[in-house]
Amino acid sequence: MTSVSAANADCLFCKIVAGQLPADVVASTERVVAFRDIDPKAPVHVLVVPKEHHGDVAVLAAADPGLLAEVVALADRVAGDLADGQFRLIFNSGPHAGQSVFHVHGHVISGARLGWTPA
Ligand code: DGP
Repeated sequence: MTSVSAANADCLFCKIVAGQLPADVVASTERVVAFRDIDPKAPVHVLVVPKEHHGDVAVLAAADPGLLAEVVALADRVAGDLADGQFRLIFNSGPHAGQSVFHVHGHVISGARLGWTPA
C-alpha cells in the first residue's frame, strides 16, 4: 500500500485529470474519469481513474470505499458502452504486480474473449 494524498504535482494521471496532458476520454463522472490506455492490450482497454490522487486500490478502499465503488460502476458503464458489457477489471498494486503509475487505476479489458492466466 502506497501513500495517500489529495493531489500530486508529479503524478501523470493527476496531470491528465487536470487537463495538463491529453487523453482519449471515453466517460467521466463528477469524481471518476475513464480514458483509453496509451498501449492497449485488448480491443477495449480503458483506464478508470478517481480524480482524487490515491496511490493504489488498497489505499483507495481504506480512504473512500464509495469512490472505489464509483470506479467499478464507471468500468461497468464503459464496458457496456464500448463492448458487450463483459469485462475484466485489473488493479495492479505494487511494482512486482506490474504497477507503473502510482495513481490508482482500474484496467477495463473487454471487447474480446479473454484468455487466462496473466502470469
Ligand atoms: P500499470 O502498469 O498497471 O500502472 O498501468 C499503467 C498504464 O498506463 C499502462 O497500461 C500504460 C498507461 N499509460 C502510461 N502513460 C500513459 C499516458 O500518458 N496516457 C495514457 N492514456 N495511458 C498511459
